[in-house]
Parts: sequence; structure tokens; C-alpha cells
Amino acid sequence: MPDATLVLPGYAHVYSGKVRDLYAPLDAGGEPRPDRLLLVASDRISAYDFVLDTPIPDKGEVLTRLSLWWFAQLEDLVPNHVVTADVPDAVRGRAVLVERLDMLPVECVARAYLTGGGLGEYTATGAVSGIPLPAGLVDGDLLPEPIFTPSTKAPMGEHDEPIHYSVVEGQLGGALAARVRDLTVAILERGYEIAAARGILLADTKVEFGLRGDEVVLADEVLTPDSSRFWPADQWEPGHPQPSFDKQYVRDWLTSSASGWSKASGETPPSLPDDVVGQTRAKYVEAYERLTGETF
Ligand code: PZK
Repeated sequence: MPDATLVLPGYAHVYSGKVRDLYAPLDAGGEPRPDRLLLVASDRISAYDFVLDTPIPDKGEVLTRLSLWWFAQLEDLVPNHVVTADVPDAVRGRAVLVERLDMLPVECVARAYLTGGGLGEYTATGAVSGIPLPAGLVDGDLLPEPIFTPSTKAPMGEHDEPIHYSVVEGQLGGALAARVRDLTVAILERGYEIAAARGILLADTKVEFGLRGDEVVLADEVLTPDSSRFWPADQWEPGHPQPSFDKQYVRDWLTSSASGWSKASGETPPSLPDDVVGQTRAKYVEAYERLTGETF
């Protein structure tokens, strides 16, 4: 098992997700500050709905630095929750101190390409989140235009359920629903343009928003391989699942006879061999370097 819950002096552990952890900084009296959170990205990786027991070195730092870079690219579109990346040495590089917001209870997803859950819905109904799509689309097709396909925030271990935009309107009211829809699509479009220029397709992305008073603020991580689907542009070929920019070595090895594991078994996947770890680490670093134009 990669790191058991880290003890960070001056912080209280709040919550652990599959691959990230949340802490609250303590005030002078040892009480959790109500206005700040520390988001810590681990080197854990998930595949086929399992968190693997083999960490990918530097994954947490790559994703944290990539997310910070994207927040800066998006600053003219939407304010964000980042306070500082100046954090304790134990988590430096892979943690961000953020403003605690009133989070909106919706997973905001926008899609440029049809795949994953959206494809399943389309195949069953001809529509995604109630948005009718042209007939005859296949896995990996480019959509006529980017679409907003929100989902519920399911508790950990459960899957988010797609919802219609009308449900978001009911939850948030019409004005706020339209604001998060338009922002989500604008973030996808900005990310898409930047990534495409660097040979990476951004198929879809999930973002989270919170409120600072009545202002909508971008939270969580943005446009990372954990929140988005990145595909190598030169391998794009609709009609079948596209290779993942970052996780393909892991998936290929896990589903190969070499792993001795099968998805359908329900068993915990085996530890990854060193070469798969190294190749996967290199893909995360390559994604960072191609997208940002900076050396990791
Ligand atoms: C918040 N998460 C998900 C993220 C995890 C879990 N700015 C904020 N204010 C209030 N709450 C959150 C945020 C943010 N971002 C985000 N849960 C609550 C999450 C990172 C690690 F374990």
C-alpha cells in the first residue's frame, strides 16, 4: 500500500479520496481553520476502478504543477481557489493551500468527444444528459459542438450518475446553472485549443465549482489526466476506445497474460513491474512538458 495517511504537523486530516487527501490547517489554538484546506495529491494511481498498490513516482507533483499551470491559463475566464503552493516540506510540490468554498453539489462535465459514460448513454437513448446527438456516432467521434453533461456527486466507491441540465437548474436555480454550464464548456474549449496545439486531444473534463459569496470560483484540480481524458492526437481513430495518454501502459499490462489478472475476477490487481511504472511516470512527465512547454 502506498502511503498510509500522512501525519502533517499543524494540519488535521479531513478526508481521503482514491488518490488525494484533504487536510485543514490548524490555527494558533489548535483548531481547524474554517477558511482554508490543503489539497494533497499522492502518487497513487487507479485503473479499472481499483487503486493500485504500486505508486507512480512524482505523479502527485506532476498533476499538482499541471493543475496550477492550468488555473493560470484560465484566470481570465474564472477566479480560482488557490491561495499558495508554499506548503510544508513533507508535501511541497504536490500540495496546494486553497480557499474553503461552499461547493456546488454537481460534477460539471463537458465533452468534446463521445466516449465512456456518454457513449453508453448515447447508444441507449441517442442523447447525452438530454442533449440529442446525430445518429451513427461511434466511440471516439468528435461531437458537433462541446456539450455540458453534468452528473451527481456520488459518495466514494459509487459512480456519478448523469443528470439532465434541468436537474441542475432545479438544484442551483437557472442563473447559477447557466453560469456553471457556460464556464465548464469555456474551460473545455480553452483546454482543447491549448492541448490540440501540442498534439494532445482533450476528450472531456470534469470540474468543480464553489461559491465565494455569490461569485462562482473554480476549485479542486483542473485539466489533469485524473480529471480529464487526454488522447495522443496522432493515434486518434474513432470506432474503438482510444489509447489513454497516461494510463495505457498500465491498462495494457494489467489486461495482458503477463499480469495473471483479469478485470472480471473482482480480485485486487497485482503490483506493477518496474518498467510499467517507469513508462507510466514518463507519460505523466511528457504530458506536463508538452502541455506547459516547461521542463518538469
Ligand atoms: C473540497 N473536495 C474533493 C479534493 C480530496 C477530496 N476549495 C474547496 N472548498 C471546500 N471543499 C473543497 C474544496 C476544494 N477543492 C474538494 N472535497 C471538498 C477533494 C482533494 C482531495 F480528498
